[in-house]
Amino acid sequence: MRLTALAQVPADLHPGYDPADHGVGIVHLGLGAFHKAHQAALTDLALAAKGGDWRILGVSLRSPKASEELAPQNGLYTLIEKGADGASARVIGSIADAICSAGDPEPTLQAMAAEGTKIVSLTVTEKAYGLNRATIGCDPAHPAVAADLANPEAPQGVLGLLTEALRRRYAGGIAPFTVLCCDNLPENGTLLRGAVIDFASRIDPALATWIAETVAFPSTMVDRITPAATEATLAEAQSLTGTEDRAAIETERFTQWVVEDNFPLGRPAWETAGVIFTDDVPAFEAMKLRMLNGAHSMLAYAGFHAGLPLVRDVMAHAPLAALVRRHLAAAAATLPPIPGMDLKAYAAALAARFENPSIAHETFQIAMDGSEKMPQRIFAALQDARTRGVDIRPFAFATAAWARHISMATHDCAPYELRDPRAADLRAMAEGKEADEIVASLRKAPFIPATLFTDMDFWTKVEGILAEMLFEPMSDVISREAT
Ligand code: CS2
Repeated sequence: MRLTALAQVPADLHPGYDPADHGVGIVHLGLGAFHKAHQAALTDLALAAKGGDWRILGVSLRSPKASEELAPQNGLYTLIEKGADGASARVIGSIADAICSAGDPEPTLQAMAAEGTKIVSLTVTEKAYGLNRATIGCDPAHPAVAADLANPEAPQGVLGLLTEALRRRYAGGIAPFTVLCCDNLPENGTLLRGAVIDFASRIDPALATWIAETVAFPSTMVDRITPAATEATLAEAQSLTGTEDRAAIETERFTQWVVEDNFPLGRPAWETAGVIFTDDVPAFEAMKLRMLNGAHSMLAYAGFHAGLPLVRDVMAHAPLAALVRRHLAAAAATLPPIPGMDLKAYAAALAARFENPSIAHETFQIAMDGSEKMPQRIFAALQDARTRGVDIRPFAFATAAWARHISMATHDCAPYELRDPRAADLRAMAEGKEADEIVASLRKAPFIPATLFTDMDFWTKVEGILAEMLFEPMSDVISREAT
């Protein structure tokens, strides 16, 4: 029997409230596993603790798959939380409905413009925004940005949807929603604010001024390791709840959300779910991006080419696990102290999370979109490593492993796909090339911070490691690096 009503699952797995008692206050763009494991799960706890009209309309932007799974279940889904001690499940009731905006953005725009919508949150991945990080503006050459600038009233992309929905509220005299970016970007609220204002100024300068003066874009740090759901996930949900669920997902037990408390129209009582509110989100964001995500990217490239399909396999491979710990320590040393945070303990906790034997997190999944991830995960850390006198070798190793991945070399692995929005450019730079040629192109690539261009000591190290990775099995290079 498919999960369409809570009556079908045992009462102790229900949300601690009646979903029907709560209206929609949030429109979420990017209805993926991560949203279901993180913001929707924490909103579910906040609804149980303090109530309010804070249920979520989930919007998928491109593929209707997520909405087609959730809508027939009235937004209900099973969240499986897994630790070394086993798995537990509960049904999440915070998603009220699910739609897809591709092809017809009107229902999404109407929901975003509705007076009852107080927050528009986003998990759309780094590449979907169309940001120009150097100018803190938008990138008019990004395909979705270009299309939406040409046709702003029927937008498909993130900046277009936000701007058109805000324009309708502005025209209708309705106070703006708060925009809550939950993607792994540094100072994500500031970046998105700059991009929306820049985008709007190209359509209507008065609207851009209104956005600049009235719209809140709190920054956030989000964390929960969430692999893509598989058939095994659905089978496990069925065995834990006794009910078929096409929208079930699995995640780790750990979760963290650090948020700047700037919600002019109010917010769910997320503090009751353990959310940390602080004015210093960027410090937490840098910690998580450089330590968790930086180590993730390094281990994904090195692990994938060493024949290690899962993060937990990497942690069971002693030499690469040693390099993960080395990377965590080097990344920690690039950070200023954060009051109340012990970075050594944080690093040890991250290693334990990576070891989680119940989570099958693919190195190939994490290897996706490197050109969007490396700047904040590796290059930002490297720049502070320089000023703080920290050994830069771990960052050179991570960069070489990424360069090896974009080279498409198959001397130590089967042919694979390069999944990156800049795949064509990256392949042109690296495929079939020698280490010195790859480094010469990467050094001046537009997505690498210009300040790195002249750091010849760094690039020489990258070239030396890459030359080995292009001809030797990755596992040999890792073993030598770890000794
Ligand atoms: C990962 C993240 O796929 C990736 O790039 O590094 O999705 C990571 O699992 C999350 O940020 C954890 O919070």
